[in-house]
Amino acid sequence: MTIIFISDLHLSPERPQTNNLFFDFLTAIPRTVDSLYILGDLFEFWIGDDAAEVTGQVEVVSAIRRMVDSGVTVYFMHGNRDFLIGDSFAEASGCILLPDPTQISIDDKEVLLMHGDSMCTDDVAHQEFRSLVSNPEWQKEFLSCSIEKRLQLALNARSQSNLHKAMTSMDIMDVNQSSVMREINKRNIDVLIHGHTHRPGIHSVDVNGRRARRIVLGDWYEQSSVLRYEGGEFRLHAKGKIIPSVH
Ligand code: LP5
Ligand code: MN
Repeated sequence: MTIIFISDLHLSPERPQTNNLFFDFLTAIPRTVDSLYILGDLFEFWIGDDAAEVTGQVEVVSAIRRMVDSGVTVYFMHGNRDFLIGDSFAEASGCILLPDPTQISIDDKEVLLMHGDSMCTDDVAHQEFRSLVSNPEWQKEFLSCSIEKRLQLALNARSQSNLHKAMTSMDIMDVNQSSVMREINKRNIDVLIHGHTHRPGIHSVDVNGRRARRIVLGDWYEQSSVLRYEGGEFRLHAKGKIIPSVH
């Protein structure tokens, strides 16, 4: 079984080199690969499936469609930038939308997939943003605005987010260890895979004497990070190197 995991590509027509990297990556994936999991933040931001043309993202949708048509199952989980990806996107691209978190079994391992930001519980401002935008009423109201208005609100949110990040320590913005333990323990997980923090690594987590692993995917625009499961092993790549386990 061969499975590929990626996240945090932040695709945008303003970074064509990352988009091209993604297109080349998809083309190079051998058709023997069973599935590709995209664990959130595929896009720099997403303001609704009806706005893909205006935001210049139609090419990405078609590239995923070609992948699916060639026989690779593509799964997509929302990130904090593209939580508004909906059923029309899924239908057009052919990918299967997954809730965050999603538990899967790979060979003999129980694996939990998440975007990651829900475990950043020390970042109170982010959790507030999360609970606001995950409210279906808020989403309905936002999506009923004109595309121009949505674009303006999104760009504003991006600037506010950058300001917030400049004033907040990396420790606060990382995952909270107790939140990680809770997720692993709740479901007897062997491997937790997530992105969001852009800090690629393989961490060992001891939960009540049981050893689990937390694999963090890196971003794409600086690290081209990919996790591959093949021959019973996980192999994490970032910046062209294999990331070793950290104990
Ligand atoms: O995304 P990134 O890497 O910069 O930082 C994240 C957290 N920030 C976010 C915000 C997103 O970047 C915004 C994406 C826009 C999506 C477009 C559609 C929706 C438009 C929404 C319009 C309201 O997730 C950041 C974390 C960081 O990760 C590390 O974990 O720290 O969290 C924050 O920045 C918290 C801020 O408080 C976010 C403020 C956003 C503006 C909210 C406006 C609310 C308006 C309310 C009106 C009633
Ligand atoms: Mn994210």
